[in-house]
This record gives sequence, C-alpha cells and structure tokens, in this order.
Amino acid sequence: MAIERTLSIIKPDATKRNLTGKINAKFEDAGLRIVAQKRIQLTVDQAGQFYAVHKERPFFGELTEFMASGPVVVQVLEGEGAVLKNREVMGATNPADAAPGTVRAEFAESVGENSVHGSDAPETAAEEIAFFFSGLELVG
Ligand code: RTP
Ligand code: MG
Repeated sequence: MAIERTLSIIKPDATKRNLTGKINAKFEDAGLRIVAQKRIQLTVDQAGQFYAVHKERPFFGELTEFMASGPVVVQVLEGEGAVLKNREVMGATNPADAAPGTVRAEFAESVGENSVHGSDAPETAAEEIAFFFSGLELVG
C-alpha cells in the first residue's frame, strides 16, 4: 500500500482534558508519523469553512460552535494507507459504536464531542492539509 498523508484534528474536548499526548501515542503506536502539528484556536467561521460539506446538516451549528470552543491541534499524519489507518485508530463517529482501544472508545464524550477528526479519503486529505498547512510546514 502507498505512503499517504491525512489531516487529523485533536478536538477541543480532548485538548481541554490534556489528552494530546495520549492520542498522539495511539497514532505513533499504529505506525503513523506526525509530520506536522500545531495548536490553534479556530473561529466559528473558520470551523464552518472547514466543515462546509456538513452545512445543511442539523448538527452544523453545534459542530462549528464546539470546534471554536477551545484550542485544537491540527496535524498531518503520514504512513502506509494513512487515511484508512487513522480512521481505524479513531474508531466510529459515535463512541458508543467505537471498537475497544480506539481513540473515540477511550476518550470521546459524545457523538458530537468525539475527540478527533480524520480525513475520509486521499482527495479530501489533500484539501484539508492545504487548508491548515503550507508546503514549508510539512517535513516528511
Ligand atoms: P470527522 O469528520 O470529524 O472525522 O468525523 P466523522 O467523519 O466520523 O463524522 P462526520 O459524519 O464527518 O461528522 C463530522 C462531525 O460532526 C459531528 N457530528 N455530530 N450530533 C450529531 O449527530 C453529530 N453527527 C456528527 C461529530 O463531531 C463528527 O465527528
Ligand atoms: Mg467526516
């Protein structure tokens, strides 16, 4: 399988509980390399741009308010089949459905406040990486 990059976000519920290191350890244990990482505070507008694909969903307002409610850690993960591998490490969107040992099973608080985001395909990964990082910030 090819070496890929994916965009990951450690969401405000997790940064608030000081879980960045524990979550990063799960990525690294799975063979994903953190090749770029920064802690930022999003505005509701910026969160809305990032999650524009969900604009018509009933949870859009709640989601964008939540994503702007505290710092997030945005990061680029690299590895073989990184997009899919990261989604395996994350677990299902709803922590009640997430497999044991996944980030969401261990740390997520609810279907909305679910600790992490991960790109869902290589094409969206490229767009999402470019949303947060310049080429100069990506050190393989
Ligand atoms: P993500 O995009 O954050 O990696 O999560 P995902 O693919 O597993 O889930 P997605 O369907 O793309 O939804 C994006 C985020 O919206 C929030 N959500 N809330 N209240 C709800 O029913 C609901 N459903 C989704 C979650 O924060 C989810 O991760
Ligand atoms: Mg998604």
